[in-house]
Amino acid sequence: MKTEAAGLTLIAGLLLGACGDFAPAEAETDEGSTSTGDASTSSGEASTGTASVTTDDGSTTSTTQTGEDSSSSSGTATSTDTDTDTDTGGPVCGDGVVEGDEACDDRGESARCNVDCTISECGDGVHNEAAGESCDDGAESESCNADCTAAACGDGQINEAAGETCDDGAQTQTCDDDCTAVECGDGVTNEDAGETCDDAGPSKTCDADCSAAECGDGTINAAAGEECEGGPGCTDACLISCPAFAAEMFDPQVTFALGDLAPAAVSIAWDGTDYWAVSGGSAAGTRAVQYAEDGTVQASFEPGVDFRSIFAQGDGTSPLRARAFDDDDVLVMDMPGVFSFDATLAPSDPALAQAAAVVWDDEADVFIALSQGAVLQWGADGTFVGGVALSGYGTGAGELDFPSTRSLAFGQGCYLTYAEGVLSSWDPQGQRVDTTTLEAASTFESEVSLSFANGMVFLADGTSWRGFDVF
Ligand SMILES: [Ca+2]
Ligand SMILES: [Ca+2]
Ligand SMILES: [Ca+2]
Ligand SMILES: [Ca+2]
Repeated sequence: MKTEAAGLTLIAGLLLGACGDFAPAEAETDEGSTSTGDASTSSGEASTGTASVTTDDGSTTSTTQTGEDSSSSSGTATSTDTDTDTDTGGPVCGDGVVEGDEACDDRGESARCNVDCTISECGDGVHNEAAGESCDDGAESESCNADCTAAACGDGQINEAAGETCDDGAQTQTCDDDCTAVECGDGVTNEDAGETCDDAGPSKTCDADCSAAECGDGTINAAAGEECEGGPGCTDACLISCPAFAAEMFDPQVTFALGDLAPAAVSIAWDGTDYWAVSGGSAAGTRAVQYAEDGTVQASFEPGVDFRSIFAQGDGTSPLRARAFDDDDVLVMDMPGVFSFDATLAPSDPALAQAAAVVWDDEADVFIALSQGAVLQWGADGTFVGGVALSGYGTGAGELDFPSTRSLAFGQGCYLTYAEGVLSSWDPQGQRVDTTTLEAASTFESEVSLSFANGMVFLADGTSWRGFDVF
């Protein structure tokens, strides 16, 4: 309607102008308002004239002149185009007219046309929101996917530039929720991949294989405080109760003469300062000897006891205790070389053998003695507690022969037995933990004198004490 009105006005103006001076002011005003302007008077007039002719005559002559003019059919638009073209002398992107090297021109960004008048395409480096692009960096970038969506872990698009090695939209069996490949030890827990935890290595709660740290699962996790996983010497809490020996064979680290200790030497103990050794076979003569740590004899005693053992309630403590031949009583050394009653060991099953060495288990706080392949236990007051069968005792050479059968020591959480040159260690459950050979120490006196003192296994060889640092 506006167009028609404008056209009519123009026609009227022209007619009026042509016919005379009926209303010249109006005509001039019209021309000015249609922005033809003075500069383009001639062309404006021409086109205006043409437009009016076209409008009047119909389509016959419309193609002859500027088609755009008639198609846009606005006198105003026509004159504006002409005007601008005249000013710059080249195509203008954004004017809605496809000219020059413009592939399109939709007067700004459209779904098919970029703001720079190129055809919109994802990957052309021109961000076109009208075309649904969130971004367009020309190719995959850290912030933009190849399909012109914003890069995000979890969008299902693998964006390597953003550091993604996978993106399944969520955690899957092969992809972590941080868009990295599944790996045990990467610090990202992926339950779909069977990881219970992942602390990037063993931790207090997680094993190196990404399963929960647990005592009994077969994996020793030191970070979780586990020392072992089952087997001899390992407690139910995965702690070592009795360690393996440090070597398969030992020479003595310490040797010193028995002194005037009457035969046969049966036991030696350490009170924290000195060694004390006793002998058996008779109650008469020198039955107890005190040695300095270097083995020098400090004193000799005739306590009138036929000893079978001397021991401390914990290596390096005092007072020392002792057991005599065929006696159910435990003796205590009140003064150097003087022994008195301490406790009576209640009857046991199997019975305490006459010659058995009684010693102290300072882990379990019990008196112990070996009898028929079992370790008998009594409380400190002599109450019989029970027995622990040594599993497989007797399979070692000479283990069933006296005096191996009477000798028992306790050290480093282990029961210790000795036969034919071989020392065996047993854990609190009675499992044999380890064996080792003690050099040149398989005589009767060695087997009868097995002891643990000052952190070492001791054996007498008839003339000397031999100390072996086996742990
Ligand atoms: Ca684009
Ligand atoms: Ca992604
Ligand atoms: Ca992981
Ligand atoms: Ca474990």
